[in-house]
Amino acid sequence: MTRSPFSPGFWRSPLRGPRFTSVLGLVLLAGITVLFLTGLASYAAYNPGLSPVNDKTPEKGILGFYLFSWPTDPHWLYRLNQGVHVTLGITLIPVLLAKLWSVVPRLFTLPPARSLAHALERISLLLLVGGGLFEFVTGVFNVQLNYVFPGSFYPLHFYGAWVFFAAFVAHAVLKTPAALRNIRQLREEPSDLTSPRPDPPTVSRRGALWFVGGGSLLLFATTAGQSFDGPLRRTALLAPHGWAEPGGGPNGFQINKTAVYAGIDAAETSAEAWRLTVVGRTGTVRLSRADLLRLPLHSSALPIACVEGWSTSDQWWRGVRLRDLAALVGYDDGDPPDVFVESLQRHGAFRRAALRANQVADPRSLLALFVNGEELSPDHGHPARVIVPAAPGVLNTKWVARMTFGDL
Ligand SMILES: Nc1nc2c(c(=O)[nH]1)N[C@H]1C(S)=C(S)[C@@H](COP(=O)(O)O)O[C@H]1N2
Ligand SMILES: [Mo]
Repeated sequence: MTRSPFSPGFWRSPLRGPRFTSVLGLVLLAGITVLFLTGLASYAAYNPGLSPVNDKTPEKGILGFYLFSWPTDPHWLYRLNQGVHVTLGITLIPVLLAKLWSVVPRLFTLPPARSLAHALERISLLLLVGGGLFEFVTGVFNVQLNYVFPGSFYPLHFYGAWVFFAAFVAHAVLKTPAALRNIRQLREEPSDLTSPRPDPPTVSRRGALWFVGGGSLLLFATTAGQSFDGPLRRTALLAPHGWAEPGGGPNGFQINKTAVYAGIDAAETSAEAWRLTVVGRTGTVRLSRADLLRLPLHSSALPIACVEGWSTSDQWWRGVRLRDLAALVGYDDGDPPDVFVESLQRHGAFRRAALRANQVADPRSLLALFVNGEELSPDHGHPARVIVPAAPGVLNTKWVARMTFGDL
């Protein structure tokens, strides 16, 4: 009866055993906890409370209980958060796969449920394995092919994370004590994971762990560079935006969507045609580029940090402070409100975004006209774009046409 995967003798690898599974499980316990926390933080950073524009999960209900005003300090906060989230997620893929492989015989235990408690435990494992695979697959797809999920990635990954993490916590509570015992023991006690009829080993346990760790290291080494500029970026072989340095010069840093992709018509962005509409408490003001240049201009050094994990180092932006624009339409008491920003772009998920009052108030938050001493290039948002410290790239709207100040 060794032909059937339901018989223990079918599983022959001498590598399987409680200790191998426990080591991988403890790595995942730490890693997935960090993924969950950085994921929740990333979601908060989108300002999903500023409905309806930013909120891609309007039915979040109590799952949004923890939302808070994302701070503007330190200015690299989102860059760090998202770099860790994406790089760690990719690095853990070999560990996750090895862990699933190590427990696959348990998928085939008979009878499928010995008792109600056992049935419930198996259903929770289904949520754990299914939820884990779902989170990793949707995450990788969003990073690699951000066009397959037009807007729907956020609710999928967000709800999936809660289902997965609930099952993960239950599993960790049940299994961590035994896992710690397993790795402390000098001699391994056989368990249901240990093959009763093992094949002769072709690699040691230690060798197998090195193999998994080596796979993780390789993924780490070919991903992490997307969070840096210069030669390091070229090591990000696996990151879609990693090595594609968009030309040289002051505007030669990572571009997400180009002006052509976004359908921006050069005729609309010319100095003659373009006007910025600013709406607020005291009415509407329309400003030409020349009008903006007559306002006080300020500089700030800030990165672009995308939800996909890539980021640039600090660039020198120059433009008009958001709070100075708020002051033009009646918020001149030093206490500006939220703002809703719309671009010239007519289609696409990221053509508008809302910023919180704390982001508008920060003196480093600009409507930038220049970067690194040159006018913005068309791809970086010419004639004007938003740039805010510590915020996700998606809130840094390019090709801005209209700003509406007021509480959202
Ligand atoms: N109008 C508009 N603004 C936009 C986007 C867009 O698609 N349309 N993409 C956003 C995203 S997701 C990011 S990461 C940054 C990227 O800015 P960059 O292309 O200048 O690096 O721009 C943001 N601003
Ligand atoms: Mo982005």
